[in-house]
Amino acid sequence: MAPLIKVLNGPNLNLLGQRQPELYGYDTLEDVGKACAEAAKSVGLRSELFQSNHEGALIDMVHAARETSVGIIINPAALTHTSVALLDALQTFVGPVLEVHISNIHKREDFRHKSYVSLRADGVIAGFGVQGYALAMQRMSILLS
Ligand code: CA2
Repeated sequence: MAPLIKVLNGPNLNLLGQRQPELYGYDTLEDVGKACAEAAKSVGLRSELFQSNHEGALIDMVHAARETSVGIIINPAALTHTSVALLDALQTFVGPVLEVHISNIHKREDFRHKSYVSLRADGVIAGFGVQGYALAMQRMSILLS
């Protein structure tokens, strides 16, 4: 079986495509999952999408990924800017971690300019819309080769 990439998504991203399309576009999280699966397949990987509105659930999933996955793509959503606990969990993961933001966080409020997750991430994509996930998958294959 192809090596697994966990695609983790933080709070409120379950609403993707249903609210604030001017910021996050019209694609749903299900669309993101399909795009990731296609992008993963094209580079000999497979992906599993996970979303939670709960910090602890995301941390548990990072811990699980230590046993099951060769890489993590994560859009931590608002936890990006607040969660030392999620950063600490990601620090325990051996393998590439890529951070994705649908919007350009640097063009938005000051509090969104700081990312705790970036202290661990091997790369960051922001402002490419949901296309950022597929781009991250391509980069993941290079980092794993
Ligand atoms: O741009 C991104 O991907 C963000 O991670 C999205 C987070 C935000 O807190 C970050 O600063 C940047 C917000 C996710 C909320 O997702 C929604 C999607 C549709 C409707 C409402 C919220």
